[in-house]
Amino acid sequence: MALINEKAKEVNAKIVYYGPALSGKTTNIQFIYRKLKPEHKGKLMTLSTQTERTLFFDFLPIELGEIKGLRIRFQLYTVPGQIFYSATRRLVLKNVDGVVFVADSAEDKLQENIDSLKDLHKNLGFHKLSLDKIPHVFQYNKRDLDNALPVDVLNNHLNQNRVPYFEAIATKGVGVLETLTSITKLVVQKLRTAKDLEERVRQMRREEAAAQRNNTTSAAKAQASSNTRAVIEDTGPPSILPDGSLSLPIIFSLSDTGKKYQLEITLNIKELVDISGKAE
Ligand SMILES: Nc1nc2c(ncn2[C@@H]2O[C@H](COP(=O)(O)OP(=O)(O)OP(=O)(O)O)[C@@H](O)[C@H]2O)c(=O)[nH]1
Ligand SMILES: [Mg+2]
Repeated sequence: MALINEKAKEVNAKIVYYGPALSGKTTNIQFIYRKLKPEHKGKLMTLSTQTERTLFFDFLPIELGEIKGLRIRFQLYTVPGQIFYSATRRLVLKNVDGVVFVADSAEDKLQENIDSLKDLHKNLGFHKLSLDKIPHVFQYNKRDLDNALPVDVLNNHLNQNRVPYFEAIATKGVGVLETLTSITKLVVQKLRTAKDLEERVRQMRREEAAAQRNNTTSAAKAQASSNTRAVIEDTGPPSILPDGSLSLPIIFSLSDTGKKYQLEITLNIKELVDISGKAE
């Protein structure tokens, strides 16, 4: 799910390039990185083996467009296609807003494409997401190969919902930006719907409130470490916890700001001495 930063006036949307091993996902991102103007792109991060196979993921933040006064920052990710990196692929799909499925057009790669698409469905399911509800497009890459399958065949096997598809030769940049433009448009269209944006704004406010609570605690800590005095204002009613310890809420204020904080202390009781009958 896209995240909105109201203060910075930006929306963050995540687009994942998925597909079988060596289909050209990293090549797509590298081309986009080379083509975008510096003001539209961040740093390209790649984590690969010595033979340039993606090990974890590639990541490229880009800025394109605006909705409702908010700048949109797209975060492009690729997954590692090799079968044994399934856990990483699942992780990368968390909070995904759009998917580009990069298929290898080579005839002998058809089954790998089909398996990778199944793997995508399964991994989305893990996050309780469904491809039907997520903007997605297909890219039939490596159209320069002699044994490239006809696009109709690829569509019949992979593109059940007949979403937009693009023929590409990623190594030459053919079809790369068209694919990117299409998926970003679809994601923006979805984000534009008021319900989606409202939910995102609400989520952001919840996160901000949580962050503020954290800040308050760390502010209290920071203050306490200086020469500020803490004055105990009140104590709440003590309660005995199931393990026999005593819990005591203490309300204190800081001498310089006057701000009040509540602190819960738990005391382990070794021995209870009955003093009720003792003379003064
Ligand atoms: N002939 C041809 N080769 C391509 C094309 N696109 C990418 N390649 C080559 O395919 C190989 C794999 O490309 P990558 O972009 O690393 O593939 P990937 O999908 O990121 O692979 P993993 O990270 O292992 O999943 C490289 O040698 C690329 O140069 C294309 O359109 N045509
Ligand atoms: Mg790669």
